[in-house]
Amino acid sequence: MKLAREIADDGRFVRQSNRFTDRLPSGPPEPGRYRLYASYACPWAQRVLIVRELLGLRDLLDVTIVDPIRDEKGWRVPGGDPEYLSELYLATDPDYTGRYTVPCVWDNRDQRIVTNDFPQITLDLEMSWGTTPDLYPEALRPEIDALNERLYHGLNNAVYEAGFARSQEAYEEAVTRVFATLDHLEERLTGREFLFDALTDSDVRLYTTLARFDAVYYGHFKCSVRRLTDYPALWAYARRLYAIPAFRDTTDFDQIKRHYYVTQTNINPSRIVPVGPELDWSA
Ligand SMILES: N[C@@H](CCC(=O)N[C@@H](CS)C(=O)NCC(=O)O)C(=O)O
Repeated sequence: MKLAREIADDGRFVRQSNRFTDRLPSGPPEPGRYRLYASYACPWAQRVLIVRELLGLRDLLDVTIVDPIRDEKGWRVPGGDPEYLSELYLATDPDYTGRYTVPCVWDNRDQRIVTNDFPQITLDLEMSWGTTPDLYPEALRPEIDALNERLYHGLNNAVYEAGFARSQEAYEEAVTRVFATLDHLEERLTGREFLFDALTDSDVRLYTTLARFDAVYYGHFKCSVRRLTDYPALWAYARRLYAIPAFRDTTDFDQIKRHYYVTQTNINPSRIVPVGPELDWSA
């Protein structure tokens, strides 16, 4: 099973590095050339879907949403052209042996994957395909980059490190990081609308983890010290973002839950999807 490769000797989950790291063109491309492959279930892919909507890039970046349930052949593409995302990876590099991940951007003209480098994709779109609203203001870039790093190590990826850990120590270390980060963010967001003065790339990155927190990470990944709803400022912030159409319309709680609970059989062998929790995101 592919996941085993990603577990270090001490039981820690180690994410693979991204194989395709070319940059998107600087400047809007001709329509029809680039296609994003994404899943509503995936937090890294949802980031790109949100930014595409916020920046009004529908005409410049086509989208294919893959089936939420992944089988042993990986992500299946509805409509069947190609049948599996893996075909695009192997067309780009026949020797590719990594995981076939979303998000990735396919170049129709050159018939290859340009990038599956999820942290860079949103930044490229923000810097050169659409600049209103300015989600990555030049003056703030060092601060946004630093916060994004902190979010990744303390939360976005740390929930996976907790969930996929194969030793008690590795799990506890990761879960401690998750809640230290949430505690810090609760303080930072008390009395503030966004992480910075206006909506930025960092809010997009934080939101996609918060949207999955109580529904999936709390139970499935054992991040159960506190719920998102136990943090007044963070919960209000998450719902404030959810009220924005680009966030709400790309958030599919049903696909999120089915994907994690049905696909990740190493941690949920019964594949049973919990009925709860009952949460009112529109409140
Ligand atoms: N590209 C990154 C992040 C993207 C990522 O992990 N995407 C997940 C979905 S959330 C995926 O496509 N996984 C496919 C697989 O693990 O086979 C990675 O390789 O870890």
